[in-house]
Amino acid sequence: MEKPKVRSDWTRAEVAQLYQRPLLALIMEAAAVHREFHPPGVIQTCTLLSVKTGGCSEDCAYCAQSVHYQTGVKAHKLLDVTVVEEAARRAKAAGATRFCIGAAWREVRPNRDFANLLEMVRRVRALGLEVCATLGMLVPWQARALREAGLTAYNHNLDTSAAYYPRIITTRTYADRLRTLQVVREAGLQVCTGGILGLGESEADRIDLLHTLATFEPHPESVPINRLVPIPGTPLAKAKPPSIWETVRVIATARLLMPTSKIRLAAGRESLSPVEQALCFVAGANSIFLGERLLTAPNVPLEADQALFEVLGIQAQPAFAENLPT
Ligand code: SAM
Ligand code: DTB
Ligand code: SF4
Repeated sequence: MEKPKVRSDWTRAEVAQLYQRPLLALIMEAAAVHREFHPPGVIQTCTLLSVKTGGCSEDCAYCAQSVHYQTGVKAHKLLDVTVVEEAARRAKAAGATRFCIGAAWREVRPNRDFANLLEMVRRVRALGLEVCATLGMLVPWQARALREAGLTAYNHNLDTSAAYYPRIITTRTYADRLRTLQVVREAGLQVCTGGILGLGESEADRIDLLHTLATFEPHPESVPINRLVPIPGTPLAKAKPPSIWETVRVIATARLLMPTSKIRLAAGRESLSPVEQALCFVAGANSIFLGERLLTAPNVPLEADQALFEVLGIQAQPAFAENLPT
């Protein structure tokens, strides 16, 4: 079989056609493409740490950390650099190969906190881990400073379609989001951007989001697919959870559209059974969050993931490894 080309010229109609294929056929095709581009059973393990929690001025309708909703999340100022370094050490010992630093900021500001953040990046990088950060909007010099400090990737999610975005967030625009992604790319950082399922979006919105991601040139190196973690106190506290079938359909379509990217089965994995997670891996997911906590919400217990890796024969992808097929 000839290796499929990596394309950034997908039309909306082509994306819809893939998305709407009979599910089993879609999964099988995605698995075949996955096998062409990635070694089987190798999964990237990322651990998150919220280094500044709560008090965020944005009104993202899903978020535990927005000041607009009463969610009971305990806010704290920027953590000490040594605390972050210690957490990264523990994450590495638990099997993580990428450490992701999250801050509940609308945007990065040029102050002492940013200087401390750069030091966190240096220290985590010095442990031999890949380092990702998600800090809100950025301007070019800040992206360059992060890169110089050793940052590997920057996470900045599009979350949903451009059309549905204003129903979820009113304090910034889709164009703001795209601009930051451009700044990240131009600074030579890897781009990590994806979405959330279960925001009340339609199938058309999911197709639009996948189309937007798949027409980036180059594709984002990693594409997190989050399942909404419903947070009491937010407008989406009672949202209907996305089904496993919708989750797998989005993962498989993303795998076909962006064959070389990491597709991350991100937040909301704890509400899937081991067998459901295995189906997501078959459909092309090859990255997860490892560790007891996401940013504010609980994740899968470590022992459960160790058992899952054992039974499926999964290995963590080493840090900085090229994920080439064997
Ligand atoms: N403040 C920064 C920003 O918005 O880019 C960084 C942190 S923010 C919490 C990172 C991402 O986590 C969001 O863009 C969203 O996609 C995801 N996220 C936040 N809360 C979530 C939830 N309750 N369920 C699923 N994903 C969530
Ligand atoms: C991403 O796509 N998901 C992560 C990470 N990037 C920053 C965040 C998930 C947050 C889940 C809800 C919480 O812990 O508050
Ligand atoms: Fe703030 Fe990010 Fe939460 Fe939105 S998702 S409220 S920007 S921390």
